[in-house]
Amino acid sequence: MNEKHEQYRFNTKLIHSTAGGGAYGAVNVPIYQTSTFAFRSAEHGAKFFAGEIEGYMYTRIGNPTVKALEDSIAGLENGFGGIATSSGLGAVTTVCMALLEQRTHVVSTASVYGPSRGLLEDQLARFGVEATFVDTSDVGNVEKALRANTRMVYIETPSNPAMQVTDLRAVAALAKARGSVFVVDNTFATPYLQRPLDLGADVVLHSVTKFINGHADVVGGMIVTRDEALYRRVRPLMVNLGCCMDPHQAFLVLRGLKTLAVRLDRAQQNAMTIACWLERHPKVAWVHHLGLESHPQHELAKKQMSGFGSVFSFELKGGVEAGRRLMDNVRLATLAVSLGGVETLIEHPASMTHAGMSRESRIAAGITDGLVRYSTGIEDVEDLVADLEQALAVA
Ligand code: LCS
Repeated sequence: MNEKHEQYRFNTKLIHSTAGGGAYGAVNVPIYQTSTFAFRSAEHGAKFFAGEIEGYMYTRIGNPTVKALEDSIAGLENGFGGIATSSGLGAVTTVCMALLEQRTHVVSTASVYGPSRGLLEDQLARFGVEATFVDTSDVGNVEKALRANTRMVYIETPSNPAMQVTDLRAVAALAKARGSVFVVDNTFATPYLQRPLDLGADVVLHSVTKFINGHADVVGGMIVTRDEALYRRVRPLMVNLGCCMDPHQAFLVLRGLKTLAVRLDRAQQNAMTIACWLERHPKVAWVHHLGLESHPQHELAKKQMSGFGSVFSFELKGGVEAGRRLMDNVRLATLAVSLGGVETLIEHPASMTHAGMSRESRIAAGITDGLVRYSTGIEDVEDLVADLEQALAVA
């Protein structure tokens, strides 16, 4: 599906796989803002619906602007094909509903994004799917959790917001030996820093709301499958769940995607500087940043990823109260959920993104009450450090 840009390096792929190439020499992909597509004749229409010819019939099923984004991201992930969704959670739901059934079991990362866990633990449990959440940064825990009916291993690495890293090659071997499909949420790393399909995953998914779009103005998701068989199993679920991406949404993501690597290079450089500074600060208890030698999976991150990303978490010695004062006093970092945009965001997972988890599961997942998440933007790092310094002074 995506052989056109295969020979190029990553940045060249980013620019040229998102380019126009259509009518009038348009340099960018046009927005086909249409719900439906006219057939040339009744017979022509019937052939589409019989699957005898390919093309566009109705935007929930497929749309040229959306397809351009699907092909681009599938190419960046070295996968067979992409399936765009209305949100990242739409991608998680589509994959789980397509690949799981009654009396099947999933093994997943304990510190997975809160609502992804909620979907498996609450909603899908009603349909007879069982899920076990373990610290997957220890592969032995994955092995122990596998059962005869385990049909999926669902890993988020690095995980949100504990920043735990899972060994994708090792888990791929375990999943394969059991005949389980191996799904990876690659939102935090993006295909720029980590390509799970190359390491043995079967399906990769994204909240493109984050780094891929990168400008905090779109909610969207993407699924990429390793092969055609999985693509044909998953795509109909997106169509029938109705969680399709809108063409205008796809256009904005295509536009944001072009600068993924330059944005991430800058943001992760800023993040590293800030994390090193925070780790030495007397008011800071700990910092979880993949690039710090103190991070328990620092070596694995170096091996499996080509950069450490721009999100990290930390806790102040003064715990929850000090963390709250810090978040209330930063001036440059915006107190908001989401991450991966050009602007720096700060938030409190225990009371915000992961508030839906029980305290017990949250603590077991490494998301302590006082944990603060920081998504570094591309501002000048000196200003970001000064902002934290003045906020820490009153924390
Ligand atoms: N996967 C990960 C790793 C995420 O961080 C999120 C959203 C999702 C999936 C779901 O994507 P969405 O439907 O929001 O596009 N994470 C969020 C966060 O940490 N703060 O706000 C949203």
